[in-house]
Amino acid sequence: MTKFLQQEKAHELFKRYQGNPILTQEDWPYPTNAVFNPAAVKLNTETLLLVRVEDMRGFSHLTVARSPDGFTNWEIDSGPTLEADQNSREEKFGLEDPRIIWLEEQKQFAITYVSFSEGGPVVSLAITKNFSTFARLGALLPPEDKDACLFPRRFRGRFALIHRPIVRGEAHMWISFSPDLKHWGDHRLLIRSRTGYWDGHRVGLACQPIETKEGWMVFYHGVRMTASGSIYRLGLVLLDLEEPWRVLRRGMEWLLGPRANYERVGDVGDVVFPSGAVVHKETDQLHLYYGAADCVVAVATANLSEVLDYIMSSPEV
Ligand code: BMA
Repeated sequence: MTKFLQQEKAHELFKRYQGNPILTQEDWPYPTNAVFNPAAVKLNTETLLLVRVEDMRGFSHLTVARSPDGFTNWEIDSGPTLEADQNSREEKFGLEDPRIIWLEEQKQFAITYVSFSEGGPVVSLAITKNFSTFARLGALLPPEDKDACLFPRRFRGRFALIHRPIVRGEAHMWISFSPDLKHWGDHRLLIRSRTGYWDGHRVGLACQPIETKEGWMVFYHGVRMTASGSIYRLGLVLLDLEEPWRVLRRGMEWLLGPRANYERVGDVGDVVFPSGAVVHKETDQLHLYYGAADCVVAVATANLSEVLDYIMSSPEV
């Protein structure tokens, strides 16, 4: 495939839902400043979003919204679903940007989210079966760390976590391992920001990893710094199925970037921040949920097999 065709394809894979944004602060049953960056999961026949809600102090908490089709008729919990314990040093300034996966072995959902602690952002873990009661397992790694998600199963006996520490001002994605979800080690650099490219300033995990026959599809956000601020866009890599610390392919171009008004204008303009995905295998559809401009929730859809074709035709790493 020529480079030009490859680029055309990249920008046509995802279609924005016509009814975007699907959730705004005006839909909320209680006063908030903004609703954005949701985790997403299929629960029975419903789509469940765990939405980051920012209050008027500037602190965030997480609230569940459910829909029968993933686009409309959202039923939102009447108050915060998972709120910071402000007596804890870990959660002092709120909870942000969750990701969810189904932990097959435990038959429970694992939610990784950012706790804003006294010492900066840390990645914390909570477990739930029903999204009404949660067991908190605490902070996993020291600050400054964000954009984390577990894989749904173990590799060679160990759980694996993708996360994004900031070290010396550099923001790359790492993968770490644990025998028990508590003690983490064997830290490895996974995906670097790419000097000169659209993802040259920072990268961080987008939604939860998606298992395909060719490997783990891992979407990420890439950031470019410009004279008028940063631009957040969506990229894709493919990781080895059994050895997910091995990156097989990396797309050259972004797949979704700020274009619609609700993506360009908001509390933080020019931000497309996908954080949850739902795969409908029957119809080969991928629903990607994202925060737009740190203000509202939107969704874009793609054919999973087309996205897989795209990444398989992208360069090997
Ligand atoms: C990142 C995170 C996200 C936010 C994005 C754009 O660092 O804090 O929550 O959406 O910046 O402001």
